[in-house]
Amino acid sequence: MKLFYASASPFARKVVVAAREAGVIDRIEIISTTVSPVARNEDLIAANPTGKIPTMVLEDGRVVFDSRVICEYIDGLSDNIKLFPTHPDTRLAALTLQALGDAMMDAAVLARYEGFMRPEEFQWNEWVEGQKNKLESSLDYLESRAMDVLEGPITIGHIAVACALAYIEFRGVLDNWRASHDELAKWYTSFSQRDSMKATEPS
Ligand SMILES: N[C@@H](CCC(=O)N[C@@H](CS)C(=O)NCC(=O)O)C(=O)O
Repeated sequence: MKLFYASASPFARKVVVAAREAGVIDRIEIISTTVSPVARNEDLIAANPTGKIPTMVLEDGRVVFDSRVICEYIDGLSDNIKLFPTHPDTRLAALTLQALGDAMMDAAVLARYEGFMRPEEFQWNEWVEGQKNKLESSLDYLESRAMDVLEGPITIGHIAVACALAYIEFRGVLDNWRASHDELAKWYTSFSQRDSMKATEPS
């Protein structure tokens, strides 16, 4: 299997962390890929018309995207753990946590694109503030309402939230979120020590 990937992409990192946790990383060939909403990557678009990473091409030529679908496919290959629980209640909690982590990645990536990619004269500060507000309320939600799930066994939701937090820090999207989110910060510090996280630090 081939994976269109960039180490700085939190969505692509989520897939590789999941593959490591699931014990199937050796079956994946990583294709280092540059993407931009304003500069088309034709090799990638030939596989995925949205031109986004992560995108996976299976041995039989089928193409799988986006990160949620790839992670669920990977989980199905694993004899190890199940990152997508089967019990309806734990599954619902894991999928909702994943949706929150993904939404945080979306907000952080959009805030980053606005400052980094858009020409200065077109930059819209309220837009960036709007994305940061989404991140702040998501952090508050995690701290006050999701710690019981985060402290339970690892699921795809844990990986999504950890990759979102890592991206926020890597790109400096927020100033010191850890100071006002003690429990979440403790959980993240410990989760970051997993081999799968250490092996995928963005460069
Ligand atoms: N919902 C998608 C989001 C993927 C995404 O936004 N990837 C970014 C990189 S972090 C990308 O490819 N951006 C290029 C573009 O927007 O054209 C997923 O879960 O895989």
